[in-house]
Amino acid sequence: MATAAARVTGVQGSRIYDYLTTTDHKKIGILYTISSFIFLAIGGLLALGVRTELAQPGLQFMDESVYNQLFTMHASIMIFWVIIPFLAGIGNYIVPLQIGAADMAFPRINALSFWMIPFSGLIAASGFFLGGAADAGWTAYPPLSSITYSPGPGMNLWIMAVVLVGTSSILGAVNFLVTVFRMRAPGMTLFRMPIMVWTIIVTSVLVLMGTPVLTSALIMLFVDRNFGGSFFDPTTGGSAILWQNIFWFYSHPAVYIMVLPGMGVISEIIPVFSRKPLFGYRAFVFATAGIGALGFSVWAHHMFTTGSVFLPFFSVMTFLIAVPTGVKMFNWIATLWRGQITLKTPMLFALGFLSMFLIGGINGVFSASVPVDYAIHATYWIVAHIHYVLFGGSFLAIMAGLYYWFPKMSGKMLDEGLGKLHFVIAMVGLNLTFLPMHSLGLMGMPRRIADYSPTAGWNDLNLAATVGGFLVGISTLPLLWNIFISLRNGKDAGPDPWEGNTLEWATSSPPPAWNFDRLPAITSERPLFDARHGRSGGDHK
Ligand code: HAS
Ligand code: CU
Repeated sequence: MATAAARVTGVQGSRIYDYLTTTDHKKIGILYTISSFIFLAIGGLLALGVRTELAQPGLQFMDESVYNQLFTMHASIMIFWVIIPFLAGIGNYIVPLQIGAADMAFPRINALSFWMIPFSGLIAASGFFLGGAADAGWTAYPPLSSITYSPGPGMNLWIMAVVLVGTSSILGAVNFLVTVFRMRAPGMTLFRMPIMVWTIIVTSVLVLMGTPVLTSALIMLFVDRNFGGSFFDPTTGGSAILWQNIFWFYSHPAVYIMVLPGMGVISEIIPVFSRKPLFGYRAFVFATAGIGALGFSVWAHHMFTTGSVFLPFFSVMTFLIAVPTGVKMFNWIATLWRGQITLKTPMLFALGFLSMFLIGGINGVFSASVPVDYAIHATYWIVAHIHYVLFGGSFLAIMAGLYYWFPKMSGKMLDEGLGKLHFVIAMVGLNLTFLPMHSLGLMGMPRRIADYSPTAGWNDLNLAATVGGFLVGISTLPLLWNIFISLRNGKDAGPDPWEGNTLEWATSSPPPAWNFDRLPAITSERPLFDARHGRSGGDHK
């Protein structure tokens, strides 16, 4: 007879209850992944809404105010609820394993960090049902974001949601730093840590230094909107430029928050699928730290045309960032050089990152030149730049990581054919969508417009971009199907399907709750390679 107590245990024993209450970094990592996929679907649909409206001139499907909400929420969701949490989720799953730890330093705070994400995302998105979501762009410049021009509740909800998601990042950053500095396995010196771990460290420092600044700006904006403050209102003694300075002081470093862990992911994958150690490990670490440091001195390249910033300084500092990034590019290429390359899906996505991020990085350097920026600021050129770095960069790296670590997370292999199909459609779609935007930008098409003149000469390129956008949407279907069938009938992965280098491959797939039964000796940054070849590593390079 089922008593109430037994029923409770029944619920408590269930898989869902287990995930809802877990403090295991691996399950939390999986929760991050699921949440990111759900927000990806929402953000992606919003993008298709934007592209559908722009497919041809004339307003067909919505009015300008709805359009403003769509592009604002598309960017906000992709940045704050997809890319940043997706990378944090991969970090959550992988970092403790890669340093040979049993969990994160603060497992309960870790769970809290995660749960703030779906709830804050829902708060921001709820604006759609409460009279209109935020509509001032993801950059929320006053006066667009002021109570005068954005009177609905959407903007307030957005501010609260971004404060929450930022707090989640800050808690996560503290957690990562304490975990990495206090919980490494014996023998794992700092310069034997996988590059992925290094990129998470630098990212966490950027979060700790940048995100609280964003939080203060958001609170000031909230006070302006709701309690008659005048931080950003020049008519009452405030300054709208002040917002831009504070916002970009966070949001420029934030672009490296969104790409450094991605660089970490592909730095794990490229050596494994080239059968060579990463070329220039130490140079890579210093380049990562260098990008992080320089990242705080370039924010005003977003404000060249305001006329209120010191142009030469910010331009030169921005150019300088290409140097450490170039070091990394050459490290990756030198790693590939004469390697035994196998083109499995994770490697394909890593190579996709290399080529697409190169385009996105170099067109960023164009924007760093002040006279050029005067011509292309706030045009589709910038939209091309951000998508080559964020989609071609961060997102392809996330996909590479997903294909690489899925066998570890689930114990099952993904299907290679479907993976390659996903890759090909995504690459075609991505380039068809964003390559034409360079030309549109140069032809002067401004970003954030719902309509354009039929005689401007922008029709064909816009149509191409819209077709590309739908292709990108379609490309995720083979991925979802792949995950679905592989979880059911996938081939068993075994502990180390790729012949990996790092510690996560030294334990079963998926790992037990405590992660490791025993660890191999750690005498280099490639303990598994050493164990496989009966070699005692020794630090080199
Ligand atoms: Fe950016 C705007 C400049 C990297 C994301 N960026 C944005 C925005 C986003 C974003 C989201 O200076 C728009 C924000 C908004 O909504 O308004 N960005 C750069 C530069 C780099 C860069 C110089 N951005 C990123 C990354 C992002 C990201 C990474 C996210 C993941 N970006 C700008 C500027 C603006 C901007 C302006 C404002 C424009 C405006 O008007 O609003 C660098 O970190 C890129 C370095 C990487 C490379 C590629 C590999 C390096 C090699 C070394 C040799 C290359 C050299 C350069 C020496 C350069 C191979 C040669 C130069 C030639 C011209 C050939
Ligand atoms: Cu920037």
